Amino acid sequence: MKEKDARKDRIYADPLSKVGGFVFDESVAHVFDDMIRRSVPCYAMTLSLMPLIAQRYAQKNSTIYDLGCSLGAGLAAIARSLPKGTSLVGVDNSQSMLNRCQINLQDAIPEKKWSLKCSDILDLDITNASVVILNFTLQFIPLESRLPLLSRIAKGLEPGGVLLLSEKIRFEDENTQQGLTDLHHDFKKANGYSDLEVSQKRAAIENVLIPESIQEHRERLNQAGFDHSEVWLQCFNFASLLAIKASD
Ligand code: GEK
Repeated sequence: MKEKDARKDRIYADPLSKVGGFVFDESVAHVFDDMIRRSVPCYAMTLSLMPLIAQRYAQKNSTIYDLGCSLGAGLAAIARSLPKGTSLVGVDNSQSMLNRCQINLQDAIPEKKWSLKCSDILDLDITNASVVILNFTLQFIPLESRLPLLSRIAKGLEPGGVLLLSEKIRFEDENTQQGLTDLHHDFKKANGYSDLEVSQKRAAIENVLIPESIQEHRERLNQAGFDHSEVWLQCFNFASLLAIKASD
């Protein structure tokens, strides 16, 4: 089998007698790049625009965190737009993801100072940060742990530092929610997923990925200690927000 075919996501292609809850195991890590690109409408654009934001907000000699870094795409995307003396830290609790992330970053940014940590991001110390990335990760964190996590991020950021938060979102209005969910499924089918794959994946993530509205995110960011937050990208039911801790 060609390398590209071997890395194609077919996890839900065959009917399963029981669809278990989604986990970031070896089989997912193996096809993850293909899975996320064919499933998240704005994924590539998010990565391509993040360097511009990082360039503006990253501070000399600070630490840049990517929480839930998966295969390292976020760190690889922004690394070259960072000022001197920055160190990059990727954190994920899936060792399968980090094994591949290690290889990817060795290839992509050999000249940079980076390290990886296998840890629950809820247990992580965040200090001297100027940019923190949560790219489609907060959605997997239990609801009650989201505010404590964001508060620790806000505390660990230097004045003027930012959080880049991307999430699947939901809409209060039922028709809007249904319409944008349908469009998201159309996007997945246009990228080659079958109806069966879409419905089995949906069942797998139902109690694992909990989306919230943009308003809920913005209110929580404010409560956590961020001074401003703004949506900078939205595609169907996915959005990226920039949350800023004001300079002193
Ligand atoms: C990207 N940011 O390519 N602690 C640490 N890691 C976690 C936790 C946790 N509590 N919960 C989930 N993860 C990436 C994409 S994927 C998004 C991020 C998706 C990790 C999990 O192992 C996985 O690697 C990542 O968060 C979420 O830009 O699959 O939709």
